[in-house]
Amino acid sequence: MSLERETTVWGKREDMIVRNPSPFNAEPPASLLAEGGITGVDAFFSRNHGAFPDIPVEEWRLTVDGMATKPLELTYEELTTRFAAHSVVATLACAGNRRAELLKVRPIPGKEPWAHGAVSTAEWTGARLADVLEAAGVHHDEGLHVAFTAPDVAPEARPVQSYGSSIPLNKALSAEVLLAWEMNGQPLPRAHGGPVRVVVPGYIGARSVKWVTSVIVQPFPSQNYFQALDYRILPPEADADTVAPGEGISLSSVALNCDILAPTDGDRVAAGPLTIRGWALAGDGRAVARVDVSVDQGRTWRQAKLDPPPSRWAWRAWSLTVDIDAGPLTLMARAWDDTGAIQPESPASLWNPRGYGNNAYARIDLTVM
Ligand SMILES: Nc1nc2c(c(=O)[nH]1)N[C@H]1C(S)=C(S)[C@@H](COP(=O)(O)O)O[C@H]1N2
Ligand SMILES: [Mo]
Repeated sequence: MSLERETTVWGKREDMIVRNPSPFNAEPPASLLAEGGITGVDAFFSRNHGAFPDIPVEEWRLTVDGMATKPLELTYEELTTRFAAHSVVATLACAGNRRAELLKVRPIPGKEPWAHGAVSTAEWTGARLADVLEAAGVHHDEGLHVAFTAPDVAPEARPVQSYGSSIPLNKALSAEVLLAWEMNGQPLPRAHGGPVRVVVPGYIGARSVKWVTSVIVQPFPSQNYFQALDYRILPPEADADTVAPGEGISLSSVALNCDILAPTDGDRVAAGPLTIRGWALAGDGRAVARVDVSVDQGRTWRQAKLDPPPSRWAWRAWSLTVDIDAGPLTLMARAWDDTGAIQPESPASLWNPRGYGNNAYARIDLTVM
């Protein structure tokens, strides 16, 4: 089967960059995201650790149990009619987005070399996880976790197992966390976790479990490979193949980040006025306060124009028009959040054995004709 056929099979545009046809992993070229706002389903990145389960809506069930006084088993019909539907515009950012820049520091074997596109924004509609937990008799209790399981089997996991993860109960009870059955007003496509997925705005994409079939309230984080061993920032000297479960920093809330989407790496542009566009996103519950752009290797910076964010859980588009002369040109961008924090300058200090969490200043090299 050709790559082109694979990409169109899942309703994706043919110009998606396919990082792996099986399991399917694809990102849009940066230019497709440059308008900001909501990403079309056909351009939304797709990140998968196994083959897509095929669960007919009538057969899908969700169990909610563990530390719940009224455990539930819900059909799709029950989930979508018993609980009020809420919509949240939220950006999903894969922890591996911008890994390509870390690879230039030191190789990271066996991991997708995501460039600029493992991040996209959609309007998600579904039940609040908080409402479902309340119906199951789950009470707020500091220190508890909510684990999610799904049926897709990940061959890369050690041992081989189906996908899962968890979030703290505190976060699970926040109004923005959904059990979503719609994406951009359409039934949730199979490639994005249909019939139902978890959406955890503000957290790395890995916690938004697709094809979710169980929700378990427990006193410890999920022991699934993708929570206990993967999606962790290991110290640079660690050996990713032999670390013990729980080592390193578990990723949850995303870090302040930004990127340049247009123009993009290696583009040839005309001398004169050039409009630069990109996105910026702050960590869980924080806001982007400023984005600066430099065209002189970081010696001087100008403030970009910030569009209003589509929601407090979504990226902010920014733009700046500069005048440029012929020759090689490096564009840099950096975001500040409302606590006054700024991104780290260089990916060299961020390198980690699995290549997660690159939030260094954005940097693009171009040729001006
Ligand atoms: N069941 C399941 N859920 C999953 C994954 C997966 O492989 N299996 N990948 C996770 C990762 S790493 C990311 S970044 C997001 C990507 O969501 P998307 O494919 O809808 O863009 O889904 C998450 N949820
Ligand atoms: Mo991810």
